[in-house]
Amino acid sequence: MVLAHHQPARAIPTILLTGFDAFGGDSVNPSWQVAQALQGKRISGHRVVAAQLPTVFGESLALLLRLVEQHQPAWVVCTGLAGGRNAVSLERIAINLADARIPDNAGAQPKDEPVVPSGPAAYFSSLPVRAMLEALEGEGIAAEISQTAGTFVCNHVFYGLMHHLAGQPGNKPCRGGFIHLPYLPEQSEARGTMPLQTMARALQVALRCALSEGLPD
Ligand code: PCA
Repeated sequence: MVLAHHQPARAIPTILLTGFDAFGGDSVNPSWQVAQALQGKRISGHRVVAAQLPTVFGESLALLLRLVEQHQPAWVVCTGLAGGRNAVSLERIAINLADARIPDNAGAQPKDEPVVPSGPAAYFSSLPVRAMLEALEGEGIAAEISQTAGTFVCNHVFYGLMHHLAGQPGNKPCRGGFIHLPYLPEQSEARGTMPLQTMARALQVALRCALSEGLPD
């Protein structure tokens, strides 16, 4: 019997979607729950591969870069929790700074350190953040463009990703960036939380929008 594998899995371009494990005393991290909810989904002819990164300086970025090497994704979208923000935050700028207010999950608390010694001060996201914002607003989902992903592990991963992509001009085109998510309703009494289903829908809307813009030439 001949099995009908018309297309090898490799032919389907991949979106690498990451979330983080819980940190800072929380027991869950919505970013990982959302990434898991989208694992294996097809979005505009692309397949989502979800992965969890540890909330640990160094290790998180090393794992992300290994995943990029392994999956050769066309898109890399990293997500994390920004507790207290009340909208899906499309991060515009990654800065070359690690300055932690709390220890990471391995106890490290860098202060005033560069993410990449002698790297440039900042990188812009290569996701179409304005178009994504408009797409989210069009769906009635609370969203914003954010000018800083902070100086903790999320910014560290975001900067490291953009630095990596900037150093790969000859390779297959790949765009990437970072999206911060609010608390789940069960995590906070405060206003401005968002249900998991809404966050998952937000990611799908944002990804569909990005894919319609395409990759750079
Ligand atoms: N949020 C943290 C790190 C992990 C996460 O989900 C941050 O904003 O840096």
